[in-house]
Amino acid sequence: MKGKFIVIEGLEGAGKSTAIATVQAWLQAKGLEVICTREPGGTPLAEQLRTLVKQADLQEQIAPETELLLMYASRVQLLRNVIEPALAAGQWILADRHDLSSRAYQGGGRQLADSLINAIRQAVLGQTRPDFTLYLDIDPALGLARAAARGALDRIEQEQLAFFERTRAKYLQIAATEPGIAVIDASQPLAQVQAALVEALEQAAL
Ligand code: T5A
Repeated sequence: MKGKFIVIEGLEGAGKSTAIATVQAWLQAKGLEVICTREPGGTPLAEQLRTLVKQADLQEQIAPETELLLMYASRVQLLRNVIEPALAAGQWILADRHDLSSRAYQGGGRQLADSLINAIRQAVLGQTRPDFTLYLDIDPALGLARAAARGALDRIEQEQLAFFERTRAKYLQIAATEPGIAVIDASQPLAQVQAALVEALEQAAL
């Protein structure tokens, strides 16, 4: 039997790392074998691309289209080498970000055309799609304050607030119009966020 593909999404500081631990514990309590991934990253080459796109002191501007292609280059490596074989072997994938991040950050934040992003998605992603996505929704100012409290900001985290507001708006627009995406209020205290995650998973009847 094929495994299932669960994705955690959200702006910086939304609490994705914390949510991964909650969801992983929920899945393991059901006796499921879970593989955790992150994007960009998750294979040796994809991790190098991650370092590149997050690097704050690059000597040149990264064009929005280049950024988009680097995200998809990383994603395809992870899909072909980790996600697809694991799902085929019946393992479950718990992903820290996936395709929705590109649609929100590069489509919303960078304002690249949906037609460009959809053409790339169609060309390179193949048939694999998440079975369920948990989107942790947070006011960008609060999320960035949490991220800043943790340490130095990377290249994308140094963007203006308006960039993250556009990214959030895109996340919310997609979550409101496409099936399989639960919106979790990530501004709540941690215990309430964790309870909301578990409730959404139970309701999803995976
Ligand atoms: N990107 C990525 C794109 O532009 N396009 C793409 O296609 C993809 C895949 C990746 C960057 O790349 C961009 C998006 C990103 O800018 P990343 O490290 O994966 O970078 O993502 P970040 O969002 O930067 O990861 P963070 O670690 O900042 O966010 P998390 O994981 O959401 O936050 P977390 O769990 O570490 O929590 C942050 C802090 O808040 C506290 C935690 O204890 C922690 O200190 N916290 C709470 N505090 C109070 N109440 C709660 N409910 C809390 N939950 C967490």
